[in-house]
Amino acid sequence: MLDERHLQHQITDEQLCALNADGYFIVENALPLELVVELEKRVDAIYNVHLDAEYDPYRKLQMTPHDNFFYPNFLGKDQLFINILDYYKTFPKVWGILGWNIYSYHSHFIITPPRREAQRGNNAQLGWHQDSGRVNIEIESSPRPRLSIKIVYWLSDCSVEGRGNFYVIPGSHLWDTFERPTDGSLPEGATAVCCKPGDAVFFDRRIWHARSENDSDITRKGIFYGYGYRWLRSKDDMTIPADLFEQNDPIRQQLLGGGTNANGHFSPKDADVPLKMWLEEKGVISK
Ligand SMILES: O=C(O)CCC(=O)C(=O)O
Repeated sequence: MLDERHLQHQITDEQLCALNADGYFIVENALPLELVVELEKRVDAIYNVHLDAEYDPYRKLQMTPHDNFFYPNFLGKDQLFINILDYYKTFPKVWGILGWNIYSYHSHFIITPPRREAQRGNNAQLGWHQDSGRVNIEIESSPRPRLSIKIVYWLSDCSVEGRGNFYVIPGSHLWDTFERPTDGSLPEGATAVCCKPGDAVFFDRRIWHARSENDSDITRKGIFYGYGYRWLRSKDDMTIPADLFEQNDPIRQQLLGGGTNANGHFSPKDADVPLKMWLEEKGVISK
């Protein structure tokens, strides 16, 4: 539910400049630690079910306690996950970047356990990528358009390197491609993003980014919220149970993919975009 606190946490010029220049910025202490602990409990509960079953439903492969665990479409698993979609310290920055015709097109959490002792220190090539798959091949423009952003909230302490840090190449959101080293070394400019639990990283989908190996004893955990335009097709199955959807207010329903009809994704009427109406009512945008 949006309230006056959201208006106090709109994007700053400095944050917008950082996003435009570097392709990312960090909001420290975005989530209070009590909330981080609650979120971690819910993430762990899902993870443990699959760990006990020794099966990763996304990769459709057997899974061990050392495997990376990518879990998409998690919003519908718990109301608490949905509550973070419009969190007052972060969501105002999302509308400040993308505007009001938005929803969560893709959200997931990732658990990166410590590597086995025997593997530690081996420099495997990182999986550098821009988000959105074929968009980067099929769209005709250079640089490519932003289209979407993600916020990752860290639930574990990755404030020092070697803890499976999220890596970015600052400024690379304007590159269509780049030469990846083949010897396992890091590309020039590659930066480990170091964050404490509760910190949030906003990143442009175009920034070249990668997960790294976790050679610490701390299991890395992050929850990723992707926001894109309502005309952008969802990357998740978005299986939100109907009763969970119904119990949320209209703005959250918009963020969960609600709307009146298909055309309303492209040419929204007021009923499709309650976020727009709220921003008008509060004088954030003009009518
Ligand atoms: O796990 C990470 O650090 C990277 C996540 C990622 O590549 C993504 O969300 O697109």
